[in-house]
Amino acid sequence: MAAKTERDLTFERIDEDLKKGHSITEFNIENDRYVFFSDIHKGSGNKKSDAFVQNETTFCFALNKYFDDNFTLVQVGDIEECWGFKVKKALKRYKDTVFHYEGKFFNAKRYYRIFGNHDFKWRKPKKVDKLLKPLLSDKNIELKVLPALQLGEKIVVVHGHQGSFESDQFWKVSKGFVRFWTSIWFRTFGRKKYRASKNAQVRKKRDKYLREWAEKNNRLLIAGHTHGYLFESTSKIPSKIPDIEKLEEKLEKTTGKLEKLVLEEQIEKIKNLSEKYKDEIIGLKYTSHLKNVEAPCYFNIGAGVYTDGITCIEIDKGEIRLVMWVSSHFIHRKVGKKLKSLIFVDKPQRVEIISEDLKEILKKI
Ligand SMILES: [Mn+2]
Repeated sequence: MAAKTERDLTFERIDEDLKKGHSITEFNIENDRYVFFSDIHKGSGNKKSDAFVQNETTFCFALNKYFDDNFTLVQVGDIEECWGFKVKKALKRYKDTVFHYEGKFFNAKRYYRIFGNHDFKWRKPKKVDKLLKPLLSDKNIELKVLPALQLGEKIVVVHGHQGSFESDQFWKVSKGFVRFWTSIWFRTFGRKKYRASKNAQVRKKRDKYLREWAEKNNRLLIAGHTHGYLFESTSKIPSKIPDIEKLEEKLEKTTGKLEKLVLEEQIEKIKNLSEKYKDEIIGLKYTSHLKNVEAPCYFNIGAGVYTDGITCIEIDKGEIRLVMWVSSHFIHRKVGKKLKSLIFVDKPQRVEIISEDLKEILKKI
């Protein structure tokens, strides 16, 4: 018998996980609101080695907003970083911030969690009860961290590492290996280069197999793991890019120095985001291996470790969206002869990158 390929293993593992997972049979596409976050990688809080820490406030802000707006939270794996650090460090560091907001969803019974390859230990109920659950609630509510989640008949959610040679097959070896090398790497280069080192080929291969699984099984698959957000669109045009031309018109009419600087910065930011759409979001890079873009069936959430924010997917009363929460930050500019720090965004901004009719998409699958 021929050896199993990575594609075979990916298909097998997703099928297995789906059987062991949970199904939300009462899912109501017209009324329900769900938000999906993945690959938050909460670490020790150390600025050099924790890839998430710069987005802590943004994440809390976003969670609070989604809670108030009656969303159900789904965390799709690699929420804590258990390879690079001991998990207790992350639990302690984010106990009063992120876990506080997660707990609000959990106590309201609007909370689901899926495990990934970096927080694989949550597959064990004993560890969940002992370490994770007490951070979310003191009430007697069961917390089960799932291998997969299904919404209604057609929507399937998994972390996305299933069957991957690097992340699933040899995880015991790779865990020690990663902890050793990340510690050396962090000390030498800091976290930025580590993040950038996510191999594009590996990412592309993951996207390909996950998409093929979805296509073969006639499902809409939502995953994370690759750290590269991907939204398969029928239109291939983002629906709501902020209008640069209008901002430029406004800039021409503005006379105030400070207002000008803020507008310039805003335009630059949007231009950069547009570049991102071109390469990653609209999927131009990925279309080559997509046989049928008429039926979008694979959506990747992205991650919480970007330097400038966090991406997520919303399923909101019949719409599916890719959203980026842009972190607040300072800009430094010369005003006259002095270098001044100006606050550009004083609170995290929700940027809706693309939104489509979910029912129309599901009809085609
Ligand atoms: Mn992962």
